[in-house]
Amino acid sequence: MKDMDDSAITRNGNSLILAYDHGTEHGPVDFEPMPKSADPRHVFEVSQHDAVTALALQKGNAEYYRNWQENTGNEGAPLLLKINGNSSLPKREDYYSPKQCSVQYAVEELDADAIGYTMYAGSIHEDEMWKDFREVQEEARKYDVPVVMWSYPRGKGIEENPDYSGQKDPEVVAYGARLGLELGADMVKCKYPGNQEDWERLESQVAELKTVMSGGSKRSDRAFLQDVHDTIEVSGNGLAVGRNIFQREEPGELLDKLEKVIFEGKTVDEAM
Ligand code: FBP
Repeated sequence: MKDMDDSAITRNGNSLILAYDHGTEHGPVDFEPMPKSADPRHVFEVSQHDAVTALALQKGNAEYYRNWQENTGNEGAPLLLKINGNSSLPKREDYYSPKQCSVQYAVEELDADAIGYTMYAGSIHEDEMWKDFREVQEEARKYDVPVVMWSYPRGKGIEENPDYSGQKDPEVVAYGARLGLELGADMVKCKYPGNQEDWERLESQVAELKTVMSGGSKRSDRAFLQDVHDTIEVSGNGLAVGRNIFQREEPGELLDKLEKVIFEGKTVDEAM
């Protein structure tokens, strides 16, 4: 595990990753509530907020981002190259997320500061994903870039296992976090299991591995901040968020509040 406190994608040991891979994962439906968010340049602009410690992009948008930076002279946030992804278009037998980019291309051609990889443990394709991740993790070590695992256990294996109640089962979420530690990630991104106690359970499984909460669909500022705060209070290290930011008319307002909670140790009331 790398020492992430010195990393380009953390600040005071914590992270706010602005995720913008939704055009791959979900398609245009995620941009419909805020049509300007379909234009990557809008989100590139948003990523310049001080609170954002990394911008997560698929390869095509990462190339666009680097051109945008060069053409506008804007600095933007450090680049987290999301190395695998899949669309919601086909009806699949089970979850699998193929690599769309090599670590070599991400680092040598795009100067990525970090690598992101989605792991669907529990899918019938789990073995294949573990092999893919092994290559990604070992290549990332050669280039000395950190790896963030989007750890989303889901699929038939979990649905059909009577020991678990589904992908939101706190035990499943904690297991997913633990896999980040076992398989060599430097930060793990997990779905919020619904309450602070279950996030604490997750933290008990990962030693010093950095954890970030996954944003989810758009909610009120207060409800969202409360979950983020509750994870930070029990050793969480921040957030990876997409829709709750780019589906807002004024994303900077929520980013101001998140900055207070994630990096300045403020309560939700203070941040509001
Ligand atoms: P959100 O904050 O919008 O949930 O984004 C986080 C994220 O992990 C994205 O990186 C990804 O596109 C999406 O959620 C995947 O969500 P799911 O697979 O649960 O539909």
